[in-house]
This record gives sequence, C-alpha cells and structure tokens, in this order.
Amino acid sequence: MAVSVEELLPRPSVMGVVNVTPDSFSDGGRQLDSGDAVARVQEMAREGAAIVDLGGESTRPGSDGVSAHEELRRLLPVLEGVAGSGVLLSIDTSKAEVARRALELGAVMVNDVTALRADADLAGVVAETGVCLCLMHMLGEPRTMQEDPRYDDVVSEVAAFLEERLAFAVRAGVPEERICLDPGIGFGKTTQHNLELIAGLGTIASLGRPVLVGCSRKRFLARITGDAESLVGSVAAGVAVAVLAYERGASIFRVHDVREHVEALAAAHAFEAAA
Ligand code: HH2
Repeated sequence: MAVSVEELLPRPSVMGVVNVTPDSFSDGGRQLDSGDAVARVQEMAREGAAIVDLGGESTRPGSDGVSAHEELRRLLPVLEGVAGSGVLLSIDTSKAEVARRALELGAVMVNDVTALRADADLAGVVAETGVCLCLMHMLGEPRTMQEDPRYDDVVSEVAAFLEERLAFAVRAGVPEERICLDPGIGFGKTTQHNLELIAGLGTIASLGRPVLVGCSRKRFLARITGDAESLVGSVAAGVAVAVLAYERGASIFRVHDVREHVEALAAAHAFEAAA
C-alpha cells in the first residue's frame, strides 16, 4: 500500500471509533464483546465512515496503560473478524508490537496519541509497511494530563510540536504524504484550550498535512452546554464543533456517532463547494 492520506481519506472523511476496552470514557464496556465490536465496525462503514479506528487501550484522563499482550488479546478477534471485509481500519496504539500485528491483519493506518514518543520501534514499523500515520499532540500523559495544563499560546505551541514530530517521522523514514496531524483535543487541555485550538485550526492546517480532529463526546462539550459533572459530551455539540473545525480546514473527523457526522459534514461540504 502506498497512498497518501489525502487519497485514502479525502476531505471531509469520517473515522468511526470502536474501543475494545473496559474503561473508555465515552462507550466504556459496551463494546468489550468482540462479536459486537465487529458488528459495530461494519455498521459504521454502512453509515458512511471512510475508516474505523480500533483501540485496545483507553487514553481517557486518569487511565493507566495496559501491556501489549493485553492490548492484542482485546484487538485480535476484532481485527480477524473484520479482515477481508473491505472496511478500512486504523489502529489506535502507541506500541510497535501491537501495530505490527494489526498491520499484518490489514490495518492501513497507525494512530499514535504519543506522536512516536512512546515506543522507539513504532516509526520503523510504519515506515516498513508503507501505511498512513496520525501524529497527535498530548501534554503530559493520560494519568495526569488534566491536572492544571498550561500554555502561553496553545495554538502556536501545539503547531510547533506537530511540526517537530512531522520532521521526526520523516527522518525516521515515513513519507510526509502518509502523515496527518491532530491537535489532541482534551489531551492536557482545558475547555478554553480546546476552543482556542478549534478556532486556530488554520495554523495547524498551514503545516501542509491533513488535520484530524477528535472532539466526539469529549467532556469539554458537556462543559460548553452547561453540564459541570458529566464525563461525556453531547452529540449535537460535537457535530457543531466538527462542522466549525471543517470550516477551519480539518479533514478527518474521529467520531462515535458516524451517521450524524457524515450528514452534517456532507452539508458543510456542499455549502463550501457552492459558496
Ligand atoms: N481521542 C481519544 C483516543 N484516541 N486519537 C486521535 N488521533 N485523536 C483523538 O482526539 C483521540 C484519539 C479519546 O477518545 P476515545 O477513544 O473515545 O476514548 P478512550 O481513549 O478512553 O478509549
């Protein structure tokens, strides 16, 4: 496989999220059964997802990591169940061993929330296999990242980080056209930081690579809608923010509610084409 991110996922593309974890913030536990997870992947494809991101380790605020063995135990039955069906899969992992196995089973993208900082072997696996790669910004680590995150200027600091990680990945042998960049909404950011990043997405898009955003169901959406407690944001608020992100240059939308985002982004796309 040797295609660019733009060819694989033209703007706008929806990336469905299927977590096979007992503790994901947004869909915790509901998809632990691998048969259900395979069915959900297929359903997302029917609803218009261009690709489905499969995760076996939660990265929600406060979460601890799991071993590669446990991640693979969760993921393998789902990867095997989807293989050969024609649905494009991305693998949400920071571990080379997990990525290698998922890519052998047909995944076409590695989504690394650590932007190649966690496992020194991951860049080599991506470079060798010729798949696409998402590099995401995160301040700190999931266990502690929401404890008082601070920036002088969140947009320029996140953009500078992504520019540096892009250069690192290219030096490690991953062609630039196979890389997309993600500001990491909710990863070491307050509600205000998240909003400033969405408003400033043009700065990140100007780095020249497609921008992926994941706002779906995140808790800052609950804060915006006046819910001070909920860990899960509303679908309507997520769709609104996705459309605003599209307008500011985002290309790929990582979401749990595929149909709603596909329809809203089709409307936004038609509007942009006519304007
Ligand atoms: N968000 C989450 C996980 N992976 N990857 C990228 N590239 N961008 C994101 O914004 C992103 C991500 C967290 O959301 P979710 O998968 O629903 O929860 P959990 O990590 O608890 O499984």
